[in-house]
Amino acid sequence: MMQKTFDFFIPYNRFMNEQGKLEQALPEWSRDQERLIEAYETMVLIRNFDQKVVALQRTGKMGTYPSILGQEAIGVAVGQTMRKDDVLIPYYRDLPAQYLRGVRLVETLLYWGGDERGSQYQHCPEDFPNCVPISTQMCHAAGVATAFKIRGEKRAAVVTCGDGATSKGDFLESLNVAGVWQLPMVIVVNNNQWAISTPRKVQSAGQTIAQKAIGAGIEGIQVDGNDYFAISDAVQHALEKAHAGKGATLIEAISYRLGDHTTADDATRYRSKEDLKAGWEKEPIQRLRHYLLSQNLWSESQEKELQNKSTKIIETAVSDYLNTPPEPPESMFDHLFADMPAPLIEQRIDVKSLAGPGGTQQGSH
Ligand SMILES: Cc1ncc(C[n+]2csc(CCOP(=O)(O)OP(=O)(O)O)c2C)c(N)n1
Ligand SMILES: [Mg+2]
Repeated sequence: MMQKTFDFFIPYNRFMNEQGKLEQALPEWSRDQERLIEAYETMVLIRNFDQKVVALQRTGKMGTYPSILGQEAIGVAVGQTMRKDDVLIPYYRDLPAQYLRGVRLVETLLYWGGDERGSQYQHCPEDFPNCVPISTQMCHAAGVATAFKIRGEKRAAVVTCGDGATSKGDFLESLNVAGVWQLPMVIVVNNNQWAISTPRKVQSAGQTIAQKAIGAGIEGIQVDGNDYFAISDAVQHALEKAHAGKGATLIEAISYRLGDHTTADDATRYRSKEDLKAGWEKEPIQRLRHYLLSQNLWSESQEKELQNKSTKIIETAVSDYLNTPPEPPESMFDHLFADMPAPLIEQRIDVKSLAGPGGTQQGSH
C-alpha cells in the first residue's frame, strides 16, 4: 500500500473583505495609526501620480509606462515593512514600494521617459533599478541574498515579480537556491491575473502560485493582495524570518490589474467588461478608506487636503522632469560598466564628436 511521504497545504489570509469589514481580528502592529494613514495617503498619491504618467504618455511627453492601477496595496506593504538597509529588487510595477523606500517621483518620471539618471536613486542607492526583462531580477535577488549570508549581515533581499514571471526558469532556479542555501530572501508575486493578454488560468496548471515554493523547500503563502493588512502582515512575517536567518518565503498576493498592461496595450481587445467590473469591486484603496472611516481615523476634510497635497507633489515632480535637460547622446555608454571596455571608450568619443556642440540640446522629454 502506498504511504504518504509528505503533506503540504498553502494558507490563504485576509483580514478585511471587499467592503473594508473585518473578518478576523487585526494583527498587533495595526494599532499604529500613523502607519495606516501613511499607507492610505501613499496609495492615493501613487494612484493620482500613475494617472498623470499615463496622461503624459498620451501627450507625447513620456515613454511606454506600466500603470499600477489597482495594485497599490502590495507596494505600500513592501515599502513600509522593509528596513532601510534591506535591498529592494523590484520589477516594473513597484512604484509605491520604491516611493516609500525614497525613490523620488522625478526619478520615476525620468526613468520611464528614457533617462538613465532616473535609476540613480539619491536616497536609496543600494536598491536595484526597475527590472523590465521578465524574472531576471529573481537571480539578482538570490545573488544579493547570498552576499548578505556570506558577509553575515542581517539584511534581506526583497524581490517582486508578476504571475507570468513565475513560469520562467529564472524564477524556479532562484527559488531553488533560496531554499537550499536558506537565503534571507522575500519573494512577493503580484498575481494580477494577467501577463499582458495571457490570463492566470492558462499560465500554470498549479492551483496556486504559492505552492511553487514547496518544490524548493521554502514556505509559500497566499494572501488577498488588495487587503492592505493581509499583505503587510505576510511581508512582515517573511522579513522577520529572513532577518532571523530562517530562510526565504514566497508570498502570492492576489490582485487585479485594472489598467492596460502598459500604455502600448489595449486590454479591451481581450478582457470582458464584466471581468473588469468585478476587479473594481475588489480594489484596495476604497477598502482601506472604508476601514479608516469606520474607525474615525479618516474624514472627508482630510481626504480633500490629501487630494490637494497630492496634486502639488505631482505638479512639482512633473515640472522638475520636464525641465531636466536631456542627456547628451554619448551618455548611452555611461550606465552599463563600472570600468568601460576600451572599444566602447573609443565609440563614446566618436559619438560625442558626431553629436557636436549642439548635440546635447536636441530632443526633449
Ligand atoms: C524575458 C522577457 N520576455 C518577454 C517580455 C515581454 N513581456 C513584458 S511584460 C510581460 C508579461 C509579464 O506578466 P506578469 O509577470 O504577470 O507581470 P505583470 O506585467 O502582469 O505585472 C511580457 C511577456 C519581457 N519583458 N522579458
Ligand atoms: Mg501579471
